Formats: sequence, structure tokens, C-alpha cells
Amino acid sequence: MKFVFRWFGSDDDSVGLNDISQIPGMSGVVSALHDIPAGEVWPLDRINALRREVNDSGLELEVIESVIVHEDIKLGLSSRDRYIENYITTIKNLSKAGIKVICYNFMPVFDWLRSDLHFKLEDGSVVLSYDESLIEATDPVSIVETYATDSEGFGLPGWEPERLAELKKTLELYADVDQDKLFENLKYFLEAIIPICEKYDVKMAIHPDDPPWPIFGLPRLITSQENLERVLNVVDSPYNGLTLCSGSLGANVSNDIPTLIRTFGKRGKIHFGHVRNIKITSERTFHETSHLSTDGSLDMFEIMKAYYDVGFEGYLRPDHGRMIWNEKARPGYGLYDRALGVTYLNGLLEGIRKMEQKTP
Ligand code: DNO
Repeated sequence: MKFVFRWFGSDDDSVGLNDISQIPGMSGVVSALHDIPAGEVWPLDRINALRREVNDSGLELEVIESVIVHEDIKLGLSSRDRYIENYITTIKNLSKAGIKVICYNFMPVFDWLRSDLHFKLEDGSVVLSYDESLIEATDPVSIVETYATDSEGFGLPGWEPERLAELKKTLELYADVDQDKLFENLKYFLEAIIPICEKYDVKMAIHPDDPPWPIFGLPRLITSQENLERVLNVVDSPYNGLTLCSGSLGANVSNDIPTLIRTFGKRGKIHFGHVRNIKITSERTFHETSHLSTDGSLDMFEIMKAYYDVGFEGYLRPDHGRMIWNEKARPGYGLYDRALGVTYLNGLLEGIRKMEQKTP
């Protein structure tokens, strides 16, 4: 497996490529052309320029997170074919630039959702948190406004202003889209793009819904083992795979992350792993934590052991970190705690590897 680090580009990240290349065991970054609006083609020269910049720091660029799926595709509007064509051109261009995996999601309107971007833990560190009662008491428009002013001046991934500008209208359009309709629209999309991915050798890795349940009455699909299975079966191809995000799926205690890794990893369906911990404090209420098992509700040893046991050959990244040591960065994406996180994951892996090699 290869460890990678999410990087938002030199214009919009407090973390530099050189910071990342100094983290032990890091093979590359995961990035995107964040300024290109959802639905538009990513030009080859722009992708190549990004890759060159990353390579010049001694890092690889083999994973993109994300190529955003235009809302019309998720809604199944007649305009979707044009956006799917553009998506296909982007896949071809990414392939030409040596990209191996595209992470994407199929969450209506909102990507990940939290009630607080600055939740203070006892030790003074600051994390993202989710409290269903607070979400229920808030209307979506005011959340978008809060996120815009509350993100330390950085763009938040998945909360691109132009995509959310027509929020009210988009929410109305979803009134006719239930789980089954949304699934049909995902099927239509995958049936169009997976043959291209096969030809161009680029693997698609769908990110689970975060949190893994419906929000604001909008349907959510990628929430459980059963639903992950359903998506994989739509187009049975090694190119139709998963981003297994421990913190997203793990917010529902009935999702056992090591079991999911074993089930899908054995079949070669996990192309990208996001590893982070969360502390579930009550039903549908949780906050993020350091990566350490003892700080949260997830067992990182069991998670890394499962990746090891299935012979995982994909990419893995530390996920959201706490804000510590007075760092000013995009919420969830500072340097320090993610670097601590990945170093801990590397330590677990070395321990597991050496223990296993000693056992006859
Ligand atoms: C949040 C991320 C998500 C993820 C997308 C993938 O920090 O985990 O925004 O990148 O859902 O499409």
C-alpha cells in the first residue's frame, strides 16, 4: 500500500509540498483542480502542470480527490449527458497524465456535513463535530453561510460556492428524487463511464456519504455494506470500486470497518482508504479525534490489520486531523495532526508486518 496526503494546491493550502515530502513514508499527494467548476472538462495541460509541480517535490500524483459529479447527473436531468461527456473527457485526460484512481461521491447537494467546524476538546485541540439535534434545528442555507465565514479563509472541499449558489432551487429539484431514483441515476452514470475507465486504466472509487444517513430529507446511498454491495454490482468491473472512509461509515455503529475492509478488500474493490477516528458520544452525535484508537470509537489496529491481511495494494491517506499547536489551516486539513496520524498508522503497520512475519 502507498501512503498519500491530501493537498489542495499551492494557491489554497497552508501546507506546502515540501512539508508533505518531509513526512516519513509519504509517497505522494492526492489533489484536484479545485478551481474548475463541477461539470467542466479538466484540460490536460492543467493536469500535467499540477503533476509536474508535485513531482518536482519528489512526490507522486496518482490519485485525484475529487472530480465532482455535476448535480444534473445526480438529479437525472436531460442535461446530464453533456456533463457525462465532459466527465469522460476528464477521465481520458487524467489517464494521459498518469492518474490511476479518481475519488468521487454521489451525495445530493451536500458533500460531508458537520454542525461545528471548531469543536473544542478537553486538551484545547479543535475538531469537526456532528450533532443531529443541532443540524435538525438549522436550515441548510444558513449552514452554507456559516461554512463560508468559518473556514479560516480556505475553500471547503465539497462546498464550492458556485455549486451551492442556487441551493434553494436545487433542493426543490430533489423533491422528486428518492433513494431508488438516485440509485438509477448513479447506475446510468457508471454504465457510461466504467467502460472508458477500463480502456484508459483509471479506477473509480466512490466515497461514502458522510454522515452515512439522510440529511435534510435528501436521499443518501452510500451508507452501509448492503448499499456498497449494490453499487459494486451495478457494473461488475475492477474499475468500479470504493474509497473506504473509516470516519464516514464508522459514524454508524452497525458498520464494522475491519469487516468492510476484509469483505471488499479481498475482492480488490477498495482502491483508496481514508483512515481517521471519531468518537461517537450518542446516537447520531460524534466528534473527530486524533487517529489513536484510545481517543475514539474505532480500533485503528484492527483497521490496519485488515488492510494488511487482505494484501491491500491501493492508496491510503490519513484523514481529518485536529487543529493543534496553534496551527491555522483549513478545518480538518492541517499539517501537524495528520502527520502524527500517518506516522501512527505506519507504526501500527510495521508492528503488524513484523509480528506476522515471525509467526510460523
Ligand atoms: C471531506 C472529504 C470529502 C471527500 C469527498 C469525495 O473532507 O472526505 O469531501 O473528499 O466526498 O468526493
